[in-house]
Amino acid sequence: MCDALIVRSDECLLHVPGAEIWLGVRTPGTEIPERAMRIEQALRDHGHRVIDAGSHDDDILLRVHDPELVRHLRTVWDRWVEAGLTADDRHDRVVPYLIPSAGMLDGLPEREPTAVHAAAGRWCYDTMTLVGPGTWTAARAAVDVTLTAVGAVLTGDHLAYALTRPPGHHVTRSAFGGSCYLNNAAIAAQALRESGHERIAVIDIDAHHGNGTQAIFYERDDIFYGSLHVDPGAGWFPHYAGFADEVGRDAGTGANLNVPLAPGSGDTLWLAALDRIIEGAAHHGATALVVSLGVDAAAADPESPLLITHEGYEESGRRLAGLGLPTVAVQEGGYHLDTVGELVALTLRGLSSCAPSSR
Ligand code: SP5
Ligand code: ZN
Repeated sequence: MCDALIVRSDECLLHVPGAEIWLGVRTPGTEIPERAMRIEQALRDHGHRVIDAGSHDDDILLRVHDPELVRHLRTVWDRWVEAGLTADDRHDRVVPYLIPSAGMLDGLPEREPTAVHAAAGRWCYDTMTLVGPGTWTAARAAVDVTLTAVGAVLTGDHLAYALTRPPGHHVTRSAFGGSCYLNNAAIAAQALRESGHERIAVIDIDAHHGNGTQAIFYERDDIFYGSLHVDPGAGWFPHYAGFADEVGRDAGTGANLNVPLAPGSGDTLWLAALDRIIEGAAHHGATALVVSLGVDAAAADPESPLLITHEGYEESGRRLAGLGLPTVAVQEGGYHLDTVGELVALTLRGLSSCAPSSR
């Protein structure tokens, strides 16, 4: 039995979303620091080795994301404060009011707006992903957590888990949203790719489609993306992506696999969908695996209707381990505080049952 190395950072707790603007109403944030605290406690209870992240430069980050998106996230909170907006305490977070759609611009260049309250929507695509004083520090720390986990796997660990918060799989090359700011899973895949693995598989078991990761690798054949998720066509986030006919483009054709699932699917259909994706990853010839490990498909989770059990999660880990690949698991969603830790721990227990040939 192999075990998992857990990588974490105190700085990941500094992002406090404050709120989500949901259909015009200010509602409590769901992607809160306590999630990470609960997960870490469960993993310590399960006896895993836990280490702090080391620091890494921006090289990989800037090859995955538009440097202007990174600059925006690094500076927008300070600009918001300097503009005097926080003098009104109702403006305690950066939130878009104007998002430049393709239809609005109709071919005009996407200029950087002068006013920070307009710039708030230039790189963000929803009203649910607010920026506060600790957001950049936490999101950048999650990148360090991710790259530390990648480093461990490159130096002989079979399985490393990055306790990333905020999560990342909804972030495209140049737009953030879905409670995500920087795409940790894409950064893990790119880092593995640049360290000698010719072909990488990203398998995304979060309840939602990882539209950002898909978009980043959509035209590449060296990084396979496979996801099972609640059907966006049944009315679920991210609504515009995650359909089965999205198979990749140009050189990437065939290296993207979406298996949308009906609300209420449950373990049997979910695991059968996972088997299809595992088969796709094996067929692709990947030599390393990134798991976007969201546990928000769980029965008790308030953000999805997929009804997956604790046993389902452990079994998903076991089946993924069957690929026998060095694996970096990156935390994505999972919002039911009383079960999120145990769900992650059980998935890692399954993932730790590594194949005898793998090491
Ligand atoms: C990483 C991740 O799991 N992101 C999920 C983002 C999906 N958010 C969609 C929001 C749907 C409405 N939820 C209502 C919550 C009101 N506070
Ligand atoms: Zn999710």
